[in-house]
Amino acid sequence: MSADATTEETLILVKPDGVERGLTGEILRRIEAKGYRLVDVRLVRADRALLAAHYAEHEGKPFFEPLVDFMMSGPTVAVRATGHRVIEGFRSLAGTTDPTTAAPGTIRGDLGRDWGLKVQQNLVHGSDSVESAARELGLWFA
Ligand code: RTP
Ligand code: MG
Repeated sequence: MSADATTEETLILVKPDGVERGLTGEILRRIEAKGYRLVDVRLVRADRALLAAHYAEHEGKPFFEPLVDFMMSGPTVAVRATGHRVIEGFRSLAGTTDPTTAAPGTIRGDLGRDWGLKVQQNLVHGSDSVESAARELGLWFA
C-alpha cells in the first residue's frame, strides 16, 4: 500500500455500548478487513471536558446531555486509522446514525439496535471530514 494525496487518517471510536457488549474485536476486524490500517488504538475513559469538545457541534441539542452521560458510562476504544478515503469509507462501513434503519451489512445495521433511550447508542463514531478528523485526533490522542 502506498500513501498518496488520497490517503487520509480518521478517528474511529468504539463507543461504550460496543465495548460493553464485547464487540470491539468484531468492529476492528471489519475495519481491517476493508483494508484500513490501525496505527494507534487506545482505551479511554472520557471525561466531560473531552466529550464537550468532541461533540461541540451538538451542544444545546436535546440529545447532548444524554449523549455525554452515555459516553461517560464506560470506556471507549479510540482508533487512529489510515487508508485511501478512509473518512468516507468508514462512515459507509458504520451505516447511518439510527441502528434500526441502518443498512444490513453495516456495523450499525448488523450489530446495533434501538434501545428506546434518549440517545442513539449506535456502537461507533467516525470523523466526517478531514478537518474534523484532525481536530478529533488531537483531542483523543493528545
Ligand atoms: P457520529 O458523529 O457519532 O459518527 O454519528 P453521526 O454523525 O451518525 O451522528 P450525529 O448526528 O453526529 O450525532 C452524534 C451522535 O449523537 C447521538 N445521537 N442521538 N436523537 C438521538 O437519539 C440522537 N441523535 C444523535 C448518536 O450517538 C450519534 O452518533
Ligand atoms: Mg457526527
